[in-house]
Amino acid sequence: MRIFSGIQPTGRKHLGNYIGAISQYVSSQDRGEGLFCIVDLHAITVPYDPAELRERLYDTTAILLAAGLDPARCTIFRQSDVGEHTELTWLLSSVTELGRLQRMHQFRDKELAQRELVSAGLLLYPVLQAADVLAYRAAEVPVGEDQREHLELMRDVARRFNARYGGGEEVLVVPEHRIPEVGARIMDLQDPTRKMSTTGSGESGTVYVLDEPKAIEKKLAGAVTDSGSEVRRAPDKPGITNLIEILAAVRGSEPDAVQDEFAQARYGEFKAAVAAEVVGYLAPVRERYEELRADVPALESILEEGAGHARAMASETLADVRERMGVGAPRATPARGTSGTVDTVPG
Ligand code: AQP
Repeated sequence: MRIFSGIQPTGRKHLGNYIGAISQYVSSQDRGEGLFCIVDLHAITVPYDPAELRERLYDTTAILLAAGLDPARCTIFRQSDVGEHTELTWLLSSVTELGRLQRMHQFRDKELAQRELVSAGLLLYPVLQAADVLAYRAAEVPVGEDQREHLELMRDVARRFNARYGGGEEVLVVPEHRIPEVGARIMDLQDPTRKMSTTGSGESGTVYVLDEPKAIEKKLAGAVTDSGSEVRRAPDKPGITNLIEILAAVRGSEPDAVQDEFAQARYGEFKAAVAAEVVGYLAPVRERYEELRADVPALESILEEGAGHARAMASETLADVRERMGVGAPRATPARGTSGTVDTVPG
């Protein structure tokens, strides 16, 4: 089974990214053929610093490797190295409903937050995402809860393409999302009604994968809790509910088990326990990261090799899509027949 996911090259990946997505990438290596793409073309849809982009891309690559992605068991590559993604975006934009793009939550949130230009790229972001996945005919996409809407859109795009151009065949695979049962939406420590986010959260509300233990302890000690004193999940206790979920995800256990274990604990004790486990969870990643990040030529060579592998797969899909859409020369090579008419040679 082919498994694909993309991640933005914001060097400072947070605990939500780690639990919701990266840890799933790592475990998926045992279940199928994983392709993991660092999406620099998505990153340019909001204001950014060009000089920083490449550095942050190396940061993210090193985090993925430090987390346990193994280039011998999966493909790790940079989106912009595989030109097929952008061409497929354009082709798929013709089977994507404009109104749907305008109603996407992420577009509306980012549009509102934009002080300068709201780019057309921001609107087309989910189409590029659809192209990323559909180019590999991936069956499964591990993501956090916030990507559910984008996954639904890409499924519709694939279905519409197949209905319009497939002639009864599933030319593009309609992918399934894989959203973890625990930790699909880690919340901001300072405002647990909002998701922990790279752009929307402040420093004290966000635990970063590369945070030092002291910083993690401080952030968790300062996490907003709720009225009452019971360690229990409830709609009116979003702060404690979030911490229970974090601890369960980090341990690979169930929120109910965490709740039972800490039923008699005070908030302070519970927060200290969560901090200790998060520190232990992230420490090995931070330690491996330092060494990996220092060797840029090695990172480049992993990305280059990954891109070569990815390109071979994506170019096959793109050739099929072009053929079905009647774009470009026919797939079979045109040749002159003896009668002087143009025949086609089976390709
Ligand atoms: N809070 C979260 N809890 C669980 N999973 C999350 N993800 C993001 N936030 C949470 C998942 O992380 C993967 C990679 O995300 P991304 O870095 O490519 O960008 P994003 O989804 O837009 O989330 P960010 O990092 O917080 O950035 P902004 O601020 O731009 O929204 C995805 O699978 C995502 O679901």
